[in-house]
Amino acid sequence: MKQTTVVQHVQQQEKKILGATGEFASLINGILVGAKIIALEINKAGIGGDILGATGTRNVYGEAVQKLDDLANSTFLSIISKSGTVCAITSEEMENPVIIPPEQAGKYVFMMDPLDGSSNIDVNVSTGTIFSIYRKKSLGDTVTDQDLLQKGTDQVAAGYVVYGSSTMFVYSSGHGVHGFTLDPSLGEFILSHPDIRIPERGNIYSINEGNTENWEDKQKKFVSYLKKMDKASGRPYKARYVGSFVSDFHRNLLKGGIFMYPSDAKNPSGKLRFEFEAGPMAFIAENAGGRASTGRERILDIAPTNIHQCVPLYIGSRFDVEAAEEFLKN
Ligand code: P6P
Repeated sequence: MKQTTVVQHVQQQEKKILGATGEFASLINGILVGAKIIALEINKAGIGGDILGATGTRNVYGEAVQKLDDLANSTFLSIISKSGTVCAITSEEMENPVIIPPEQAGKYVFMMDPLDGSSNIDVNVSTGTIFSIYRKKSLGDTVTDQDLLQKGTDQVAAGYVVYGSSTMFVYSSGHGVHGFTLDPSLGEFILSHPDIRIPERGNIYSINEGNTENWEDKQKKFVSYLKKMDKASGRPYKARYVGSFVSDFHRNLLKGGIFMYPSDAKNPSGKLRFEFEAGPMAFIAENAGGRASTGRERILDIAPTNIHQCVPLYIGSRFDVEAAEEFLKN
């Protein structure tokens, strides 16, 4: 059976990306190398080495930074910054962007959540890496907000790695969504899920119901609606919440369903980050035929005002996200 690697697939896709010069394939290859290193670290985290647990520091969101967060961030930073493909890197784990010196810079802007759901590492629950790629927009060598705060629709590509029962790489460059599974014996990600399409409607809802008391009434009403018995509309939906966005998103992408992290009294702007979580996954969701909104606005129409901006998030099967929007409208 002919096996297709990610780089072969990207090279085929590059023919459809205007102005692609091979830099994009090099950038993707750098992400794959980082992903393989992190997968190895995660798989042996419990054996020797001092890689589990927290660093004792907090990130810009006030969240406890896990040792593997730091390792993932530094690993991707080291590889991508030297790839000659990017002019700037922003990360959920770094307060400020890293600007690449012009003589070593390329035409892309790279944004990442290096290890999403890392609090799950110590209990062996799957986690992931999320990334987003934009083109540098401003003229000249200087990197400006015009490059760092771009509208979601300006993404050139986005994707994620899920470190689960197998390690998978899923990406879109605007021409479908494609999944690759790491063959550890080869050390290559092999095409396993070509042209993923999210079911138009699912029967799974993912939300942290521990926050119910903080939700607005319309949100409470929507979740109650999903739980009501109504065979004709496939209700009640099943509740599935891993606590790692990448895992919840990946399951819903393949099986259908909706993931919600609404704004609430505790997080008025929601918890998920536009540049590192909501924006890239919205790009994936829409390219797979799904939908992603704040409940009131299309995620991809947002241009962030700062690199750490959070947004409320409803993402997944088109029908289910539209149903949520209806409840939030009335
Ligand atoms: P809560 C992990 O920190 C994360 O950003 C997502 O991966 C996950 O969906 C969410 O936060 C979990 O947040 O408040 O339910 O623990």
